[in-house]
Amino acid sequence: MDDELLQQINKYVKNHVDEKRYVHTLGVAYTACALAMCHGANIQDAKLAGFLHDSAKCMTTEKKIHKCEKYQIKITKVERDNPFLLHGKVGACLSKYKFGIENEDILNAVTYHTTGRPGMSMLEKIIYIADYIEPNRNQIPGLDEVRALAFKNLDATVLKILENTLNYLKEKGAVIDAMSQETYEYYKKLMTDRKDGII
Ligand code: DGI
Ligand code: FE
Ligand code: FE
Repeated sequence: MDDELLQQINKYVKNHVDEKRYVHTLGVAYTACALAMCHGANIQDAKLAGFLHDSAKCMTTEKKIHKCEKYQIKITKVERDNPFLLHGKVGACLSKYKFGIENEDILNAVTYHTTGRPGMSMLEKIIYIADYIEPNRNQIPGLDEVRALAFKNLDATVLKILENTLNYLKEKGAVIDAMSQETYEYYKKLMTDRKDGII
């Protein structure tokens, strides 16, 4: 692992997000490492992706949109109306163009950490889950059960988090991104098919 690169990323994140977000970032990086140890994923990739996942979180909307245009990243209607949803895609741009990260798995883990996506890799699932369960997250009902499940079954955990998030968004009357909905349907079917012995 290139320690210098990690230090460079750490410094950037520390200087570009607020204190609470920085503490969250450290929590995600460490939790992602623990999940990687538990499930047999690459620990260094988990640490890097954890450090990078919210690197664009505190950018202004204008700057996020500017970065997407600069790097020819498509912005959907839902993203334009809810620009915070872009921080994963923009974080992946920073990872690639600012820090020279070429590992597509890390870039995808950063890109999809908010909505998830159907058929996530182990690293993508680990970052998606670590973001939700890291120790500094405010207490959400049922969080302890999700934390325990995360060290047993990644797919079941992804589904549980999606269920909780979609219910929360519906209660709030927030717009649900097509990617969040598709991810939910994918993992719902995956778990049902497994239970029924189809796969
Ligand atoms: O950046 P973080 O706060 O660490 O975590 P995140 O990137 O997962 O963002 C969390 C928020 O994103 C949470 O309040 C739920 C929201 N979210 C996730 N999927 C969708 C969504 N919000 C909308 N409007 N639509 C979605 O599909
Ligand atoms: Fe995020
Ligand atoms: Fe996060």
